[in-house]
Amino acid sequence: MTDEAPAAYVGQKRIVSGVQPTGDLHLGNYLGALIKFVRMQHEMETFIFVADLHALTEWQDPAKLKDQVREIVAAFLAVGVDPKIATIFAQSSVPAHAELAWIFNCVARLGWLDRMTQFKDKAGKHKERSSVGLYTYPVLQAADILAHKATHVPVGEDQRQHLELTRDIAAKFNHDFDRPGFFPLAEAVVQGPGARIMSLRDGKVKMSKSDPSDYSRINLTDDAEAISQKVRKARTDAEPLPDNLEALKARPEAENLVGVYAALSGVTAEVVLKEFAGQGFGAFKPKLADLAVSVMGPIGAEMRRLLADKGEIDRILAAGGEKARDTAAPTLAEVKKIVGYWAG
Ligand code: AQP
Repeated sequence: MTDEAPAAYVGQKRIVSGVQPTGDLHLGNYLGALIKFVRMQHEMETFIFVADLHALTEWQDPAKLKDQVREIVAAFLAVGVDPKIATIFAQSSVPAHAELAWIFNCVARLGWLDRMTQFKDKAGKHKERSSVGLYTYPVLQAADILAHKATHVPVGEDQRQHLELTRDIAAKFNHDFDRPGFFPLAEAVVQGPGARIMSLRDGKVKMSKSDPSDYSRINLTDDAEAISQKVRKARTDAEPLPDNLEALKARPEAENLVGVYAALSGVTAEVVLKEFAGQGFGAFKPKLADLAVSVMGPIGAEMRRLLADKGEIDRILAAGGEKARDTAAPTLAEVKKIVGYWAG
């Protein structure tokens, strides 16, 4: 890993992505998002933020929120995001995100938001009791991305629809105000076997921070014993592993564990099946547990070490906030002029 920023960013490519400080990060967050930040920070200018504005869409204890932000930063650092190359900041320290979100609220159409499946999943049956913020969450997400004119957004599969909305908002703004190409149409970087990691208890629902069962996920802070135990107890079936992906389609739990193994070892699911075809979970799970412990164990240990010195994390956030404010400022100033604000 180099200490210097990449000399030139190919074609002004820029990454923006965020993670909410709403609980322990897990294997899904790691494989769907964090691991991509680490790889891509060497390829493009990188802005990674802790989404404390988004976190407020559901109740957060004000006395704990700052520490929750620090924990996410510790996770970024522990997996290998390098603050000397990547800009790490708290969303609330860059007011341009919220200011731009208001303008985008006036660009986005109700019909577009009505189609967002994450709102439907999170609001559940009690839509009328959800915050308005939860409904407009993807509009703020568009502002996060476009305030920095990002071209690439590394995220898990669950965010693909929100990224499409960001592109729609960018295109409509460019069209309505007759400024072709003003906002880039950012690309979601989703691909890879870790794009959608499922719960260890139910292969049909995604691994999630908010799942009430801790056995449904491997947390980045879990120690070796907890990781092994969760893999051992993961729901599976009695069949041996097949030699082709098609045969896994009707076995979501088995498909998920094969995908986790592939993502953690950096190979394809086909390669994993080649190695384990014909073997049952009695043989596969101990191998998966060893692999998960070897990759995830050191991350938790490093997070604990980093969190012992909050000062360093706070310094990183202060420097990152300043840089992110500077990057967003010219875009927001231009947007205010474009829309004809009095203060533009
Ligand atoms: N299961 C997953 N598989 C792959 N990627 C995932 N991500 C989340 N879950 C999975 C990706 O992690 C990044 C950060 O997510 P977030 O914190 O912004 O919120 P989220 O998508 O709502 O994640 P959670 O953990 O599932 O939280 P809750 O329980 O609050 O819904 C994103 O890039 C996301 O795609």
